[in-house]
Amino acid sequence: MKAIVLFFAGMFLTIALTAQTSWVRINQVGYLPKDVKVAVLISTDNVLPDFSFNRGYGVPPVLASAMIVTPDFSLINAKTGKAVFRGKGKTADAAYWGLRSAYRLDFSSVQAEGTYYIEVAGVRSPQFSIGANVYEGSSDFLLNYLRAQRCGDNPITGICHQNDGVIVHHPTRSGEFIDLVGGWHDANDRLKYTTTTNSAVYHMMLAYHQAKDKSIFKDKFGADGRPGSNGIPDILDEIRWGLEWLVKMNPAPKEFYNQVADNRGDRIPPTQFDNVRGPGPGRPAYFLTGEPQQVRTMMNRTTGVASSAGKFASCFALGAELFKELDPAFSKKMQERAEPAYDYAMERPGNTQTTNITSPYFYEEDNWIDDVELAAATFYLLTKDSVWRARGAYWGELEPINPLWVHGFARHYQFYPFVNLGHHLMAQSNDETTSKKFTDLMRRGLQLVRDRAGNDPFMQGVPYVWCSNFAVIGAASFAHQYREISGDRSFEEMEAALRDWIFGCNPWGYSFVGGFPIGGTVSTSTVRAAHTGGLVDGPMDREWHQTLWGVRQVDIKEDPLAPFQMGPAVYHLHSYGTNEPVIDGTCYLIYHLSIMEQRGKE
Ligand SMILES: [Ca+2]
Ligand SMILES: [Ca+2]
Ligand SMILES: [Ca+2]
Repeated sequence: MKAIVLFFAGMFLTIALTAQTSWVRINQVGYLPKDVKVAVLISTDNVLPDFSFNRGYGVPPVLASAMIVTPDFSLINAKTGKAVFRGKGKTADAAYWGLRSAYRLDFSSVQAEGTYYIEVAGVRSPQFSIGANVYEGSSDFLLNYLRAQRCGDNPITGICHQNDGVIVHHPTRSGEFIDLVGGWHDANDRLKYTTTTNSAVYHMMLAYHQAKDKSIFKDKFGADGRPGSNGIPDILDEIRWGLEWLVKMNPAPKEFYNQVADNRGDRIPPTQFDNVRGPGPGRPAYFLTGEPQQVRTMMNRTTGVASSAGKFASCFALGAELFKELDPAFSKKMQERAEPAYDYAMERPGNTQTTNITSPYFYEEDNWIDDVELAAATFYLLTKDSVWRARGAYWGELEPINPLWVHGFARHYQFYPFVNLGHHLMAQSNDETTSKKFTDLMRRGLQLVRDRAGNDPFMQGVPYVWCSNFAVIGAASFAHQYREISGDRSFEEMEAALRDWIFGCNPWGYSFVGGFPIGGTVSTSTVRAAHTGGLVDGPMDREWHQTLWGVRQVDIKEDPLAPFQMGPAVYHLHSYGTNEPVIDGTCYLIYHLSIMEQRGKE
C-alpha cells in the first residue's frame, strides 16, 4: 500500500516538474455549427485514459503504463464548466510527426453555439467558439495585408518606388522609362510579379463574383487604402488597385511586362530615386520575351508566353465583367485586352518563369495549360459560348489533375497557380457531359490528396512544398467547390481539416495568418503592422528548408518548437521560408473565407 502511495506521489511530482508533453490543437477561428469539427491530440508520451471517467477507481498503474488506451475526451462549456459532450479519440499515425500518440477528437455532433474547450489526457485546449458568425469580417480583415503591400503609396509605409520602371530585354526599347508604378509588393522583397498578382486578383474577383450575399464585403476604406468609406466595397477597391497595374503591364497588344525589379538592392522604399543598378533611375521592368532570362549565373526555363498571357486573359475578362456598370470606361480597357491576351498565348505556347539577379530563388512555373484553361473557362463562364466551352475542355483534358498532387512534390511554384480554378468553372457548366467530366476530374484530384494524407492526425495530404499553405487552402476551396457541385461529401472531413490546419490545427499550434484571429496564437513577423492579415508560406519540407540561403538553422535543442519538428515538414517563426506572408496565398484565403462567411449567414 505504501508503495502505491509513493508511486502516485512520484507520478504527480513528475507531471508537475516536466515540460508539457501533450497538446490539443484546434481551429482558433472557431467552427460553424454545421461544420465537421475535429480537434487533434498530440503527445510525446503514451497517452493514458482520462482517470476522471473512472469515478475514483482509477486505472491500475501496471495496466496504464503497459497499454496505449484510446482516450476519452470532454467538450466543456467554458461558461458553465460542464461537459456537454464526451467522445473517444480516434487513433492516428503519431509516428509520422515523430510523436508517441495522436488522436482525432470528433465533436461534429455538437452544434449549439457557445465557447468551449476540450479536456483530454490531463490537458486542455485553448477556448474556441462554435457559432454562425465566427468567420464574420474575416475576408475583409485579410485586406489589411494587401493595403500594406501596395506599391507606390500605402497606408503603412507611405510613398515608394515612384520610378518603376525602366524597360529591359525589349528588342528596341530597352532603357526607356515606362510608368509601371502601382500594384503590390509580392512579399518582403518588394518585387512585383504579374504571375502572383494575376492569381491574387483573380481569387479576390471570384470571391466577389460568386458571393450571393455581397453584404459580407464592407466599405471602411477609401480607394487610397486609408480609413474612410468611398461607397465601394473594400475588396473591390483592392481588386481595382491590382487591375489598374495589370493594365499598365499590358500597354499595347503583345506588349506585356512580366515583373518589375529583380532583388538588386531594394529594401527600404526610397521616396525620390529608386536604388537600382539597371540603366537609368528606376527598377527594371522585364519585357515578356517568351525566352529564357537570367537567374543569377544561370538561365530560367521559360519556353513561351502562355502561362503569363493566359493569366492576363482570365483577369481582364472577369475584371471587365465586375466593372461593367461601376466604371464602363475601365471595364472597356480590360475587355479590349482580354481576348488578345488569349490569342497571344495561343501564338506562343509555353511557360514563363520569373527572374532574379542576386538570389537563386525565382518562380519556376513549368505549366501553362492550366492558365489557358482558366482563361477559356472564364470566357465560357461569362459568354456561355460553346466555342469557349470546347476550348476549356480541350485544355482541361490535357492537364486533368494538378501535377503537384500527382507527383507529390514540386520545385518553387513549379505548378502554378497552386489550385486549378478552371476545372471548377468547367464543372459548373450547364452542359451535362462537360460538367460530369470535370466534376470527376476534381474528385480524382482530391482522392490523391486524401490518399496521401493516409492516417495523418491532421488529415493533411498536400505536399510540403515551399508555400505549402497556399496549396493547402487552395485544396480546401477545391474540396468545397467539388462538394457544392457534386453533393458528394466524401472529402468533407478533409476540407475542414485543411482549413483548420491554416488556423492552428497543425503540429505547431499556430494560426498562419498575421494577427488573426485576434487573441489567438498567431504567426508573428518582423514587420507586424505590415503583416496583419497576411497568410505566411507555412511548413516546408525539412531537407529543402535546410538549403535556404541566409536562414539561421536552429539546433533542435534550442528550438522552442522542437517537439513538432520531427515530421516531414518544419515551421520556423524566424524563417522567410516558412513565416513570410505573400499576396497570392493571402488572396486564396480571402476566397475561402468569403465562402465561410456565406455559409455562416446561410
Ligand atoms: Ca471602400
Ligand atoms: Ca500554370
Ligand atoms: Ca517566403
